[in-house]
Amino acid sequence: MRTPGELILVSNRLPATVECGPEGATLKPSSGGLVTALRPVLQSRNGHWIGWPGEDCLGEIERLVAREQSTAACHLVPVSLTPEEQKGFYAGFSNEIIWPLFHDLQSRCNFDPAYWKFYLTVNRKFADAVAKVADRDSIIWVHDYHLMLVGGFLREMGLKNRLGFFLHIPFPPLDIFEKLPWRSEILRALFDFDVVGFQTLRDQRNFAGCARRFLPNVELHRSHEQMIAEVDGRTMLIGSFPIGIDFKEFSDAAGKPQVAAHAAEIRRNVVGRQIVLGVDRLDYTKGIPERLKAFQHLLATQKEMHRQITLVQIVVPSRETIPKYQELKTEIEMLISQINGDYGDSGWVPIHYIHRNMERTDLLAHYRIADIALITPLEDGMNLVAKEFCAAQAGDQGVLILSEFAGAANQLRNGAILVNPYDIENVADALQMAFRMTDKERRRRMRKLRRKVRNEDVFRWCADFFSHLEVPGPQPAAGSTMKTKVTTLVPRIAPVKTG
Ligand code: ADQ
Repeated sequence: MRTPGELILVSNRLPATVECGPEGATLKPSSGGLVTALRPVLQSRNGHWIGWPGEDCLGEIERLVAREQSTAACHLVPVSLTPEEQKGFYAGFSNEIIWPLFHDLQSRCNFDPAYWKFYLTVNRKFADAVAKVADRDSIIWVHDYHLMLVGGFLREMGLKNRLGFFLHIPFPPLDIFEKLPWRSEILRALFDFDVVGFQTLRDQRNFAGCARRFLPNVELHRSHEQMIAEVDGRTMLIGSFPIGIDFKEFSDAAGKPQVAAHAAEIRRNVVGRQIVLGVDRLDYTKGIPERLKAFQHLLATQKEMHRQITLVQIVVPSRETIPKYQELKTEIEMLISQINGDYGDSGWVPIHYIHRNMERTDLLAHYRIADIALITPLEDGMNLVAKEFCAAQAGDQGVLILSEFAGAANQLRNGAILVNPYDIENVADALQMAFRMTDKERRRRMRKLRRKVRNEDVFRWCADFFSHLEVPGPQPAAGSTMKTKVTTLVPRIAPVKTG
């Protein structure tokens, strides 16, 4: 018997991935920001999670997912993708068009028109999967840039449920967004949701600016920091909801004896030096080569810091089938070997490079022993690593150097050292400042950071979003006389045949 108002989460990936090896298929919990953030939310609610479980080998998905059900926090609903769909929808439209464009890196886009058909087909497939499990009262929450058309398809099917959408990556400004050949279709489909959430106020404003430009009759009105529109007789809310982490869980886990033991072991290999830590998915948006060049500049200009500092750069393999990602890996590895060759000696390796998916205890131990976290994305929706690092600093000793272009910079600007990741001298100066910072100043800053990360955690993010999604419609601010209207001006998404 289903409870009314149950939650249906929809994301590109399920929180578990099928892995095919010589021994057969296994289901592994997935890593990544979205999964990390949503797992605790689902553990506290019943519901379905609809997503792609990754590679299907020998049609094992159904069996593996069924086996996982007994331990999963929710009912997992796998959506299978053909190899052509994986290429055209995931690698192609999502990660060769939307991902670089929305991160302001349009020169990396491949606007291949063939990708659009796959984006339509797969979004329709996801909408079909939602329609199959949804009942009249289900609340549907769609995540991220892969699935921006799902709301449009669900409305076409006649679903009247409350529909929410949250974008985990930045929403670009008008002069970038307008380059997208399918800009009107995507914008129009986003207006089929009841609540559209962004990481920052800047993203929200960019979205509103694009809507004003491409949906000419759109009338958006402010309601406190959010915006309200009336869409085909429905009221829609546009807001910013900065995602957080499960602070308590991270903080407690980082304090466990096995993490402490592992941290001590890592520390033994780097005695008497400050450890600078970088942790990123292998992605050109994370600014890893620029960061390495800043570290190189520091070593070239500050000889007295040689043997006093070590950069530990952890890189999680990601999107390995996309050529640009393979090139990036080669670029990173060449830079590291050049820097280690130029500056290292038999007793000191300037950069320790780890390229793998890490066990949690291992990752936490690195957060715990790091004296400085160097997190310098060129553009990032939020960046959970910055928050996880703060949560793991129970001794309040670590310094956070953070890119001003990470969404997290809005919340963490009062304790972090903010840098422009493109400015290698600025980043090298920040490293020097952090290296020389007194213990008192470190503690003062880290206490502020931890308070912010604790107060604005993943549960608050979820509760904020839900407070708007669960109610029948957002209310205008008290005393507001605003009247808003969005009219359909572009054709609705053409129906596509799904195989
Ligand atoms: P991501 O781009 O994946 O997320 P991020 O927010 O930094 O980026 O999250 C990475 C996650 O991977 C972290 O939770 C981290 O613990 C984990 N991780 C890092 N290194 C690892 C390793 N070696 N092994 C295992 N796990 C590792 C997207 C957006 C972000 C946004 C999030 C959430 O791009 O901007 O913050 O979604 O909304």
